Amino acid sequence: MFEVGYLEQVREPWERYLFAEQFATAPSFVAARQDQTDTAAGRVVFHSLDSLGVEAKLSQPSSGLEEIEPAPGSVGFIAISSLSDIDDSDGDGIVDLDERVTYGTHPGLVDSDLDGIGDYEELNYWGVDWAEDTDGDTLINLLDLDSDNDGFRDGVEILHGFDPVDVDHFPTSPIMELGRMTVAGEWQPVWLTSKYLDPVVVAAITESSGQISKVMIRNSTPESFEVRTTTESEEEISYIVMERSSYRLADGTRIIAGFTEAAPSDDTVTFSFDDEFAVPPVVMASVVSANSPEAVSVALRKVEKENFVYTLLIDNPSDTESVNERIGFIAWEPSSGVAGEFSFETGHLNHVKPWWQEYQFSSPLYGIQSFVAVLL
Ligand SMILES: [Ca+2]
Ligand SMILES: [Ca+2]
Ligand SMILES: [Ca+2]
Ligand SMILES: [Ca+2]
Repeated sequence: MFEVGYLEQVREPWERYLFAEQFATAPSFVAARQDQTDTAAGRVVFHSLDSLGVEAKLSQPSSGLEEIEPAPGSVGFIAISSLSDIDDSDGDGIVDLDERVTYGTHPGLVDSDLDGIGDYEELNYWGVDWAEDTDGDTLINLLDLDSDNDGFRDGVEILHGFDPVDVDHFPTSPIMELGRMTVAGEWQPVWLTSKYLDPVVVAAITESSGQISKVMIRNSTPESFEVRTTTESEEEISYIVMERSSYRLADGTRIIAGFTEAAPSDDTVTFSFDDEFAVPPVVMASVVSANSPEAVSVALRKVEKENFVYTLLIDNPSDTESVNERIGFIAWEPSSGVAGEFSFETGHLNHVKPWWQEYQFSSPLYGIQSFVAVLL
């Protein structure tokens, strides 16, 4: 495979340029400035070539020459790699040549269409139908992350027992579980009881000891996550785990479970929903990565039909402020009722003051297992 093109506006500091498409391995790469003047300054040098891209910069003027500010350069390049009929660059069991020539999958990606099942497993699953285009969107099933275009990724449908090529067969209530537990300052594992491809975890303190404490989550995997609070005091938390997806209940209520990413040093961040909600949803968001040693939490600034705005708060601002964190969120239109095996209510508690007040649920929920709230 090959790419021929230009690196535009190459300047003095090193900058990384990405190939249009990832190669299976680092390609052979030849490049030359296409607008070279006759000064030594302004030659382009390269390093850190890999399958994704290369770093380039203008060379320093050599000593003895008059210092001239080199003009940004336009660099032509040819990047090319041979496809091996022996090597399997991504180790998925299909050799590079077959991936490109026979199947059209990516020789450097185990799951080319990012639907949650690897190319090799998909070929086994589809059998002779791998090249079918069930929903007629020009993407064959092997390369279509939602082969029936019902809004659910093939991997989610197959894992949870739905037919990925039946547009009328999909989850009609969120794939989720929930719980309440007591946690303190030590990390505690929570094992999930259902299977997940990409679970979104949100958690909040629901029975406060009175201490100012926050919930931290890390090591979130399809099987488990770890949780603790930022103080030694025992706090009761509620958590909800939901398969990353967009859902619509029988009464039309929409729910989205997803991820976003940000660093505490970022200003406010806006996350836009793929499709607008009918009314502003209730949003619950939790940092699920703990990449910074400091406690990082989400503060929602504004929730609207098309997006929500948030910032990350860090306990002790330091040089770890710029470390990116992964944020899980659940956005759920205000509603109440039954979803699958769960009864629920989502809504707003208005005018919450610094003293205890009682709020009533609109209908009794028998055996409340989980209550997650956030200040808006
Ligand atoms: Ca392969
Ligand atoms: Ca796939
Ligand atoms: Ca298709
Ligand atoms: Ca689907």
